Amino acid sequence: MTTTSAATAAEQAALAKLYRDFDTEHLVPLWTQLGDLMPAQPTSNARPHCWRWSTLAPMARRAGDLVPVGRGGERRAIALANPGLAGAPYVSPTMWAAIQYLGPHETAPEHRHSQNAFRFVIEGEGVWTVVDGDPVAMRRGDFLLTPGWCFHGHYNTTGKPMTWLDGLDIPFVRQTDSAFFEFGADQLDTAPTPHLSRSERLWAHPGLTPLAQHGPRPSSPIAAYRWEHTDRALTDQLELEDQGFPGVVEPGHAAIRFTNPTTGGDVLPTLRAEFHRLRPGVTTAATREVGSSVYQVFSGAGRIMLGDEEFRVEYGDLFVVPSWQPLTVIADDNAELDLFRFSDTPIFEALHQYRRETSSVVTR
Ligand code: 1HN
Repeated sequence: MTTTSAATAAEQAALAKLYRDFDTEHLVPLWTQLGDLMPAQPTSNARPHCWRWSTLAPMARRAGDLVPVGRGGERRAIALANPGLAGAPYVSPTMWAAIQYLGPHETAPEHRHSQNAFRFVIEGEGVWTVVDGDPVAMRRGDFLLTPGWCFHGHYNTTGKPMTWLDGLDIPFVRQTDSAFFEFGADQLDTAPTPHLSRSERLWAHPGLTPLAQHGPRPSSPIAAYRWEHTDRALTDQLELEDQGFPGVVEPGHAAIRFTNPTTGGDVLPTLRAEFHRLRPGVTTAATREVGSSVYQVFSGAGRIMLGDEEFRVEYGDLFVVPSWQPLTVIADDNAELDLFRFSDTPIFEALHQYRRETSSVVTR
């Protein structure tokens, strides 16, 4: 298969012609490609990267001053583009992450798409996202869902702008040629300002499923997971640890997963979301897993060791963990470190391709 020095000039010419003919006929021989096609372990083009809130927030504001939001563009969303992905607006090979900005009294028009979406609110309030006609208030710490093919638009009822994080499975849907999109009504009813959505009033009571609704659903029917619940769950885990009871994932590390009450599984078919709280000074075990994830610092500060790199992370900073890159998180000594996390893990679990390794050995 390889050309040796013993090959005659005629053989070499014949081989060169064979490769040219392969090319002409749109054929590729495996023997020249095996290493690329079948690495011994995942080798992502995506790179570890950290985006600073101190950079993102002012740029979102500048976009708000200069760029209108309306039909056509649909959203004033600024995507985090992984530096290893050739300029595509993808934070990882499967996921989109963006900072979205809605100015005073602005409206983002209604549409729907097959891509699944969520929002996580790092600061502010005063925007309602309307999901299939149900207005859902967005406030700091809330985690909100827009499952695929639900109509949705946003409106800001206040005189203040609001900025939040959007996560979607856009690259996955794009790469698999399964995307559908449709515009909705041109006008949203921007009058309602309910404290809780109809979805929460029906579904967001712990362990209580309305009898009128039954059977598993592919996405969670809970439109908003409120910060007060997330915060209390994490506080309780750490208090129980203090009292000698189980509950934390590792010493000093409380964590919850946002789940679909109709299945107990992930909130969306393609996306997992979690919230982690580290006590001051805690170092997590180094972990690597199949699939990519993105973290946003909600409060506190610390250091992360990610692949071969180390980053200092503070309020609002976002970082991406490419597939199979080991991650260690180290909380600063003076405060708890709160981290929102999302990942594409449900895709790999569903396809039985998921693997995860943890080691307590910290290399630096
Ligand atoms: C979208 O609909 C939203 O609804 C955010 O806020 C980001 C990126 C691409 C396509 C649609 C939203 C989006 C998006």
